[in-house]
Amino acid sequence: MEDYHGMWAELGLDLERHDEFLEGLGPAYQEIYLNQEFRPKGMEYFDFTTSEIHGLRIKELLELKKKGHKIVGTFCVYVPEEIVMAARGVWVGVCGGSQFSIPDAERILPSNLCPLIKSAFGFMEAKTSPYYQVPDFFVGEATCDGKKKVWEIFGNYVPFYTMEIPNSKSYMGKRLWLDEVIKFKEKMERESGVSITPEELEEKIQLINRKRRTLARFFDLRKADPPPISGKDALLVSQIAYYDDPERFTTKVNVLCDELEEKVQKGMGVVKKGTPRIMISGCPFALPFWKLHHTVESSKAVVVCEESCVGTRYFTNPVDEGCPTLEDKFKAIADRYLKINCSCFTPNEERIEEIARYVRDFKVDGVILFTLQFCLTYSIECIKVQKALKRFNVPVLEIETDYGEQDVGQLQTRIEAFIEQIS
Ligand code: BJ8
Repeated sequence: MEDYHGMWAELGLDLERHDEFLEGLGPAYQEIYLNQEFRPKGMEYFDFTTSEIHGLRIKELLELKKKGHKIVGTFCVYVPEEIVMAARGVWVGVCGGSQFSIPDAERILPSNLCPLIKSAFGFMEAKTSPYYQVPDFFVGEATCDGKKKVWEIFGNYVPFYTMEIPNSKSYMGKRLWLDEVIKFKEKMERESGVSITPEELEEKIQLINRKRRTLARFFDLRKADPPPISGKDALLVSQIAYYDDPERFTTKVNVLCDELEEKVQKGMGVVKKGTPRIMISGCPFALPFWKLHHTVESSKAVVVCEESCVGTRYFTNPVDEGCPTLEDKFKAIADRYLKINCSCFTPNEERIEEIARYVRDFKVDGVILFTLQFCLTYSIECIKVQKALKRFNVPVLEIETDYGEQDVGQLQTRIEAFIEQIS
C-alpha cells in the first residue's frame, strides 16, 4: 500500500491516532473477512477498496475536488444522490460505525446517545478520519432527535446543511418533502455554481437507478439455498456502496453477480443447503460495524438479507425515468425517496409489510430485530414488527447493542440459542 501520511497530514489528521485506528482494523478484517471459506473471487475488489478506503479513495476525492467537484458528506439515505451528482457533486456516506471514536465524542456529547451519531462526531472532532476533512460541506437530516440536535453542534465545526424530513407520509408531509428536495437542489447549485439541466439530471437518475437495480440483482442471488455469498461479504458490498464511485461500483457488483449466478446454477454455496437463514432488520450498519453478522455466521447460520439502510432500504424502488420536465423529475425523486420506510415516520406500516415480504422471498427461518443502543424509534417499532411476525409464525430475536466488544460473549450465547431453536 502506498504511503498516504503526507496526504493525511495535509488534511490535518491526528496522524498518531489515525494510525492507531487503521492498525486496529487490519487484524479485525483478517479475522472476520479474510478467514472465511469459499469466498467469491469478485470480493477481491471489495477487499481492495476497503483496504484503500482512507487511501486511494481519499486521493480520488481530492483529485475530483481540485477539478471543481463538490464533495458532500451525508448521513442518511434520504439525501438525494442524483441531485448531488447532477450539480457535479460527489455523494459520500459518512456515518460512524466504530467504537474507536466514541470516547472522543463523549467528551462533548451525552454518552446515552446512539453510537452511530457519536462515532461520526468523534471522528470529526478528533480529526481521526479523512472523511470529515475532505467534504466541502455536510448534509444532515431532521430524522431522529439525536441526529437533528447533534447536527446543530456539528455545524459549529464544519459547514453543515440540514434537510427537514416530514414525520409522516401524509399530503402535507409530501408537500414539505418536495419543497425540501427543491431547496436542496438550490443549495447544491449555489455551492457548485452549476445549474442543473434536465439532461444532466436524467443521466444521473439513470446512473443511480442502475446502481440500485444491480444491488437488487445481488440481493436476489442471496435467495438461493445455499446462498452463494456470506452475509458478511454481502454487508461489505452494501457498505462500500456509500463510498465508491457509482459507475465503477455498479460494474464490479455486476461482475460479482455473474460469478454468483454461476455458483447458484451449480448449486454451490458458502454453507450447506438447509443452514438456518437469518434476516437482520432495523438500524443501519455503518462501516466497520460487522459484529452482529460475524456473531450470527460464527453460530452455524447465514445472514441472507438486511432490512436496513445499509441493505434493502438503500436500493428499493428506482426513480421514475424519462419524466418530461425538470419539475417532474424532482417530483419523481421526491416520490421515490419518500418510499424509504424509516422508523422516524409515524405511522410506518409499509415497513412491516416490506419485512413480511422479505421473510417470504428470502425464505427466512428467523429474524433478528437489531437496534443500536439508545435508538428509540427502531426500538419502539420492534413491538409492532414482532407482533406482525408472530402472526406469520416467524421466530424473532431482539438485539440491542453498540459498537463495543464487551457484549460479544453474551450476544453469542443468545444468538446460538436462537439458532438452535429454529434449526
Ligand atoms: S432513513 S434509518 S439512514 S435516519 S440508528 S441515528 S435513527 S438513533 S440512522 Fe437512519 Fe436515514 Fe432513517 Fe435510514 Fe437515529 Fe436510530 Fe441512531 Fe439512526
